[in-house]
Amino acid sequence: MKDANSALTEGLGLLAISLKLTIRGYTSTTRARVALQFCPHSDCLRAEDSSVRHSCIEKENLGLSAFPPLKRDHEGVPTCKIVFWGPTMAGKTTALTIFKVLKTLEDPDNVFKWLKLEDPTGRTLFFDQGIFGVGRDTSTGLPYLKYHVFTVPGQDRHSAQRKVILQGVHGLVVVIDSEMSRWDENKSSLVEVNELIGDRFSNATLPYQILLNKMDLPKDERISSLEVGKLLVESGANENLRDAAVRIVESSCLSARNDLKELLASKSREDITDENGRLKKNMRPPSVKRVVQPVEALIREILIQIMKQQRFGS
Ligand SMILES: Nc1nc2c(ncn2[C@@H]2O[C@H](COP(=O)(O)OP(=O)(O)OP(=O)(O)O)[C@@H](O)[C@H]2O)c(=O)[nH]1
Ligand SMILES: [Mg+2]
Repeated sequence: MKDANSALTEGLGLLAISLKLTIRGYTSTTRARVALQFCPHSDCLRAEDSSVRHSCIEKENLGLSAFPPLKRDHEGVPTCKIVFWGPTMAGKTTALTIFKVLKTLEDPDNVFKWLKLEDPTGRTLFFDQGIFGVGRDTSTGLPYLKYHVFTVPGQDRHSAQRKVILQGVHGLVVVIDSEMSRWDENKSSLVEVNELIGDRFSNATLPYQILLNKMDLPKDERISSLEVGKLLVESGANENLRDAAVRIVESSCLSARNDLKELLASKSREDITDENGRLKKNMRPPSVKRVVQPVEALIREILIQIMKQQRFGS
């Protein structure tokens, strides 16, 4: 059996991804086949449309300087890093926990690590971390890609940890607490991420999604997606509101957690699982779909970004 490195070097990692494009309200879904491949001359990940002939390009020509190269783990699997950012109590740990529970139900072989570091009050101390995989190469038994998902600790006193966790990030989930009274906390969190990431956020060279959480709160106690735009401008984090608008996902981790529990309790296992005992994807409650959507969208965007950079570089 081939080892993981040689399998990747030979470009055996074929990944089918569904691309959902929304342009001015029109949504179209298309499928693209992406071949993941390591450049033999460098440590960066190559990805290209399988219909295009692979040709070797040096790393500098790929325009990857704004996008940290993907590292390989000890088994040779390319890995990327996604960070949940946001003020304390916004729901970052809850969102990542729901993501992990769903992946464990749907695809347990692609859940590799789960770590939660919290203080006695449940606030994150350093970070939470989950490691997940995409697909599986049958010849190596390894996933084509691994993604490490971190949450930062949102409390003011943990700014040093946040800076460390953000290093080498490939995709950002900005969690906003929709509770109106938390406007200032949301704003300072955006000011801080802007200082650390700068125009990579506003010009979207760093793929990002915005999770507007706690939408279960009464309407007059929470902010709307439109007001998220105001927050972005006021904080100086992102003035590209047209781009930001399509990246906002309204969610309620509270509803997602309850709906998932109810699904598992109320339906028989045969109705909701496939022949291997895995939860069927079409059984995801809408509230759960919304919570996991940002990370799944980022994974797609990261792959597309690498693919595009290769195209432009070639
Ligand atoms: N009403 C409501 N409460 C929520 C929601 N999501 C999370 N919470 C609650 O908000 C509190 C904080 O959630 P966490 O996920 O720990 O927040 P965090 O962003 O990780 O906070 P730090 O670790 O301090 O940065 C918990 O009591 C959650 O149950 C939601 O969608 N709606
Ligand atoms: Mg937390």
